[in-house]
Amino acid sequence: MEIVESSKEAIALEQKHGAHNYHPLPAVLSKGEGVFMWDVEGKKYYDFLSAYSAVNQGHCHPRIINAMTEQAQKLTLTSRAFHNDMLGPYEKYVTEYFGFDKVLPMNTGAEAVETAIKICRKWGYEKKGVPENEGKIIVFDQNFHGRTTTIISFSSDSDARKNFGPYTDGFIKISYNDKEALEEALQDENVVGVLIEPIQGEAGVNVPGENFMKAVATLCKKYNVLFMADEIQTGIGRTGGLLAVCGNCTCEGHCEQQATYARPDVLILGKAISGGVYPVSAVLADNRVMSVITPGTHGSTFGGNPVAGAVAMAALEVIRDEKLTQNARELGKIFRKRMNDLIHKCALVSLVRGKGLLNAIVINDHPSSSTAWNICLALKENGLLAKPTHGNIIRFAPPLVMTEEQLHECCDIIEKTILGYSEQMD
Ligand code: IF1
Repeated sequence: MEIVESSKEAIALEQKHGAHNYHPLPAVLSKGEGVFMWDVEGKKYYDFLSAYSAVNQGHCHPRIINAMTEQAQKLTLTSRAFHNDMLGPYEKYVTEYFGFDKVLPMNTGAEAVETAIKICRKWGYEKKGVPENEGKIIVFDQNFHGRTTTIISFSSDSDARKNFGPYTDGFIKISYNDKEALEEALQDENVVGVLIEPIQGEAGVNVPGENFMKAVATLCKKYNVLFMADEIQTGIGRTGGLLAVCGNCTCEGHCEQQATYARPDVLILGKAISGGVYPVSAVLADNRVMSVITPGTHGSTFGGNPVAGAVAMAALEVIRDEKLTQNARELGKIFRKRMNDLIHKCALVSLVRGKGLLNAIVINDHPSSSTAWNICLALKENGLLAKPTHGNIIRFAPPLVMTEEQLHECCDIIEKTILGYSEQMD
């Protein structure tokens, strides 16, 4: 196996041998620990992306790594052709952790979204009585739910969608955060579900009105359609609640506080459910919905494997034991305050938005400009890694294990970098 001697060499190998499906920042990481990563040359960085909110528990968390290595030396994969001694305990743990009757374990986020779409359609035909193959699912402009052919069929992003047709039918796209548009679309009796991100991450951390998710839950109940919450990026403590659909609940874990909790009929999880250590995703629902899945109707070779179960239980324990949801809530307030202070000092940043430790700043330049990208390059030079989402928006999402002191240091780096960049633009 070739050991790279330099970042430059590593990038050249990717350029030559790998598909060019990304345009990464020119940072080649070789070590991660907590909120830090180190590149091949040994330069240390604060991670302000957390692998798109998969590494909420911090890089290489010892409890999660130990769970993985311990299980990996016992039994890694049986397939679901047989039982194993990890799946049942994991399924009990995760359904009780989030308050649902059943879980269907998968591996990647897109697989979980596809699984939710299949369950929703089957429920529509077999329980709601919608004519077969007529089921429709409401989705939203600027959505991101993954990159399979069905999912990109309803994407608003031309790069993600173009020339991958023919597309999957059966989706109605409406404007996000628009209760009237949703109720209007729900007049179609063939609607079987609503698929929504409680905060749109890729769209640039698009936070809806405070009561919007509650309205979605209420309207789905009123029109007997399934409310499917994609919490792959917003879940597991990221937005200052165990789930973003928990609203402003300040409890430590999961509760059924109806006041703020917009309980989904189908909960879709991924990324940080494993702490970024191993591909794990999950679809949770109650028996009235999950009962449409019977032997032979859905599956996956690795879905629910013993390593996945061991890793996910450890990762979820860490969220609870280290009170990372609360930490995200408190540090998020400090971060937005610091960014708003910066906005008052510098015209280059026009606004900050977000919830918990899922935030973004909007750079006061045209979306087609390279300013946001160049600022991220300058942040890299100053020891902080972040990446623009679209055009002029920079997403900031550090691991939830960050301390207040580290957060202030990162805000100092962001402020110094942006003020310095702004001066050189003048
Ligand atoms: C890429 C975006 C983020 C997700 C939500 C499902 C999935 C994702 C809300 C699919 C995955 C990742 C995918 C990755 C970059 C990243 C991303 F920029 F693409 F949109 F985070 F915002 N639902 N998001 O965010 O999960 O199949 O990837 O496990 O594809 O470039 P996955």
